[in-house]
This record gives sequence, C-alpha cells and structure tokens, in this order.
Amino acid sequence: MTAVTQDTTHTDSIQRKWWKEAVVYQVYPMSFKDADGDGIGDLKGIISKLDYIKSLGVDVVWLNPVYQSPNRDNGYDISNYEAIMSRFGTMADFDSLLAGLHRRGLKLVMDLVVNHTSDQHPWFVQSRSSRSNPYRNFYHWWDAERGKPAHRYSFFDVNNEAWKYDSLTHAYYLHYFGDFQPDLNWENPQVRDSIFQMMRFWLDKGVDGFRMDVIPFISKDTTFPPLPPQYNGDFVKYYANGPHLHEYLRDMNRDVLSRYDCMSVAEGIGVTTATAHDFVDADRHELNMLYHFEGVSLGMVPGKFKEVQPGGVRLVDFKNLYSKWDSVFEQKGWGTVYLGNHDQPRMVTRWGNDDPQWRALSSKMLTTFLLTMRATPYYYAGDELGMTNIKFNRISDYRDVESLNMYDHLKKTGGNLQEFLRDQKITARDNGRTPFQWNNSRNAGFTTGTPWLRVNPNYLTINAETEGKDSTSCLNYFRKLIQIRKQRLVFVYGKYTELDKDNPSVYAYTRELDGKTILVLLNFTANTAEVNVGNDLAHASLLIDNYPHPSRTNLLQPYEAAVYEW
Ligand code: TEU
Repeated sequence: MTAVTQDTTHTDSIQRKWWKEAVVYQVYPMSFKDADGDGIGDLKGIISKLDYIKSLGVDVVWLNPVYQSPNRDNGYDISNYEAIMSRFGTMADFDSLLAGLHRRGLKLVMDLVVNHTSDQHPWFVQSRSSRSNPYRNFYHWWDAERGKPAHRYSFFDVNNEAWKYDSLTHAYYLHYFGDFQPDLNWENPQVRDSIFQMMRFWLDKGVDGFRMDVIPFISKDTTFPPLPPQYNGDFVKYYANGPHLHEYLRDMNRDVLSRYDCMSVAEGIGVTTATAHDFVDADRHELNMLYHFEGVSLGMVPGKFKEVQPGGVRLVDFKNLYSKWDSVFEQKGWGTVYLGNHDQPRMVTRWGNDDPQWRALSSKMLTTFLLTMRATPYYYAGDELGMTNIKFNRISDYRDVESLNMYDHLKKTGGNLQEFLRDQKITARDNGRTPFQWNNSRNAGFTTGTPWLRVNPNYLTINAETEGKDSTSCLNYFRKLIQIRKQRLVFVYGKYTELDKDNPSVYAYTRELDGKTILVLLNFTANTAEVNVGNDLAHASLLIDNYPHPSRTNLLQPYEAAVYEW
C-alpha cells in the first residue's frame, strides 16, 4: 500500500492485498478538467489536478478509456488500443500522467474495452472488406444466404437490433452496443492473443490494472439461437456468461495478469450471487473483483431498460441486498461497493436527497456507507462534492448516444416521450457526466471554451474550491473519513453484521476485527428516526458524524450518519 498510516496488528488470518485496502477514485476524462480550451477534458487537465486527487486520500485512479477513438460512445469505441485519443493528448502526456500518479504514491487502473471495438478499428475495416480477408473472423458475421439471423437486442441501436446488414459482403455483423461498436469474436485465438499482447503493452508501461468493460459478454453462444419465450426483456441473462467465458479469463490470468502486481475488476453485468465466485475466488485464478448491477437496478422496472419504478426504493430492500452481497464474500472472494459511476446518475440524486436542504447531509451519509462496508469502494469523481443530476428538460441538451437513440426509438415506435424525458432526469448517464465543478468562475473552472456538456448551474456553491475552505463540506467529510478508514483495518477486513434489520429508516451495522468494534448508523430519511442497536452509545467514541451537533443517541436526525468505535 502506498503512503498511508495503517494499523497492522493481528491480521494473520486475513489475506491482505493492496487492492482490498484501496479506495478507488474514478476519473471520467471527458469531464474532469480541460487544459487546452476545446471544451473537452484531457490528460494535461488531469495532470494539473493530481495534487487535488492526492489530497483526497484515495489510492487508485480508474481512468475511463483514453485510447484513440472516434468517440461516439465517449471512448468506448476504440480504433487503436495502443494510442491516445488526440483530443485527450499524446502518449507522452499519458506517460507523464502515469509518472505523476506514481510519484504521489497513487496507482492507475485503465479501462479495458474488449467485447467490441470501433467500426473504424483497422481489424474491422479489414474484416468488413471481404469474406476471405484474414481478419474476417475477428468479428461475428452471419452470411445473408442463411437468412436473417434471429433477433438480438442491442443497447444504443435505434431499432434495438444487434445484427446490422452490410451490403459490401452481403452479411450481418453483431453489435451488442451501437452499430459503430462491432463485437469481437473471442472464439478466434488470434483475437485473444492480440488482446493479451495489448494488455501487456500497458502493464509493461507500468499501469496497475484494468477495469474490464462488459467482460461477461466476451463469450457467446455462436450459434445465436432465437431468444427463448421466457426472455421477457432480460437480454443480459442470455448474452452474458457464455460457454467459454471462464476459460478465456483463466487464459488471460495465466498469460497476462498473474505476471504483474496488478488488480482486475470486472464490470459484472449479469453476474449474480450464484455466479460471482466463478470470477473472483483466488483459487479460480481469474479476476480479483467485480461490480454487480443488482444495487443500481433497485427501483428500476425489471426487463425494461432505464424505466423508473413508481414508489421508489424501500430501504429494507436496499439493506437486504447489500447484506446479501457481503455474505457472498464472507469466506472467499472479495467485493466492491459503489453508488455512482459514468453510467449512473449522481449518487445523491438517486440514493440520497438533492433538495438543497438535505443535499450535503445525505451525500455525506452515502459517503459514510461507501467507506464503511466490507468491500473495495469505487468512488466517482464529483460525488465528493455532492454534485447532483442536472435534469435536462429537452432531448437536445443530451449528448449521450444511449439517451439519443432511446428517444429516437420511442419516437419511431410511438412511445411515450414525456415519460421518457421524466425518467431520464433520474437515470440518464449524462447526469453523471456534467463537467467537474472546480470553482465558481465561468464554466465552473472546467474549461475556458464551450463545455461539451452543460455545466450544472449549481456550481456557484457546489465546487471544490469553495468546499475546500469549509471544514464542514462534503469534500472535507470525504477526506476525513478516508483517513479514519485508513488508520483502522477493521473497516477493510472486519466482519459485517447488520442490526435492526426491519428498521425502515435506518441502516445500522457493525464491523468487527480483533476485539475492535465499529458501529455505523445511517438515517436514510428526511425525518428523525430511532434505531435499536442494543449498544450503549454513551460509552463508545464517536469517530465521525455529519452533523455539527451529533445526536450521540439512538435517535438520529434527518440523514444523520454516525460512526462509533469501541
Ligand atoms: O457499460 C455496459 C453496460 O452494461 C451499459 O449497458 C450500461 O449498463 C448502461 O449504459 C447504463 O446506462 C459499459 C460502459 O461502462 C459504458 O459506458 C459503455 O457505453 C458500454 O459499456 C459500451 O462499451
């Protein structure tokens, strides 16, 4: 572990790993800091903010894709895996970013996007060009003489159709995402070799690991059978976890990951408590961690993409879910916890309360949850300020291919556009992608040009500079809690026990390790709430509380978060 003070007593029974003890901070390059004034964040911008990142106390930066890309899905459409997107800078900029992070004792995790490439990638350009091209089998093609392939759903396709007809060779190619993102054919050993070689290229440069985009999709049933009658919109179930997935991941581990001191985390789309161990148990020799989608799917209509369920989320369901996921990794494997990322709305809008009266309190309460669970926290840049959803009114404000295509699809099929726009205010990915709010100058100090996506007007008060000067801000709460966590291994490895499980307002749990006990109390409501934890709070020391006048009793103030220690 890098440059942190840690309690290192009595941990023999625990298999310590740096990536279990780390706090991961996710930086979305498009939106973090623009150094050259073109309105889009860049590597030099990130470099200029490394001292800020260091000041947070985090250990690892996960950087969303910075590879060469036409950028139609903000870097998730890669045309050259070993080059940097010119709008972000050069390879020399990348090298100085990496060196700057390492000099500060921080690690860098790259995004690995290998289910698909851009249609501009030379492999696809070749593959498309003729049926006999040596790269033909780098992708999934279905010759049109066989008839139309069975329907498969695609994210980001106006017609929701994952097969696209290409007249050049009279065949269809598969794209689970946009039609500009053709899926690689992992059955082909040359594809696997090329990817593994590319991973070694980055690891040899010194990067510290990978976050693996939609990795459960890489293996597919390549007979592409029709979706069964019980399909009911749950495409992930039928697309993910193909027959050779774990074989490929083991090969990747053997040939690449095991040769470096690196960490790996799967974007665990479709992974359930039943399948999680197959990915992350140490004796499987595959990956270190995954992040599941069950948490962020709470409150969404099952089988309907991004439709919000009326009535909201019941806290008891939230608690049950996170307790269930804790128990999954009680003996083996290791978990992660997150409430926001670049595909999600802002944490405080979705899980807290972004009304000005409650925003800061509820945001700190959620931060407390993330930093006190038994799992590696993945914390999304901007959440430390309590940034909120921007809630655009018009479709023309959106930039995300997902929102724009869903809108066009509904328009074409006569769907309810008003309902869609209403739901997007909660769920749209652009809510989490508005520029980082650095200060109260024009464009929040993000750019001197025109920002690629509108800046949230609340930057005048919600910004890093203002919050940095306020000891009670969300930002300083985050910093303080990280230090508290770092000084006590109980926060990382301590046993988790939920208390007062049926309490509809308060989430309460203990963490225990080697005679030390931590008690976490989180009021998830805008009302005063009582919790029954059977502990004498008067004899515990209060490590942190989000109120200037903590209750210090079992009666919690609205959105109060309290962490006690024995
Ligand atoms: O997301 C994969 C994924 O499952 C998405 O469908 C995600 O759940 C959805 O967009 C949420 O709205 C990954 C990346 O994180 C995302 O940014 C990319 O657009 C996508 O893969 C394609 O690479």
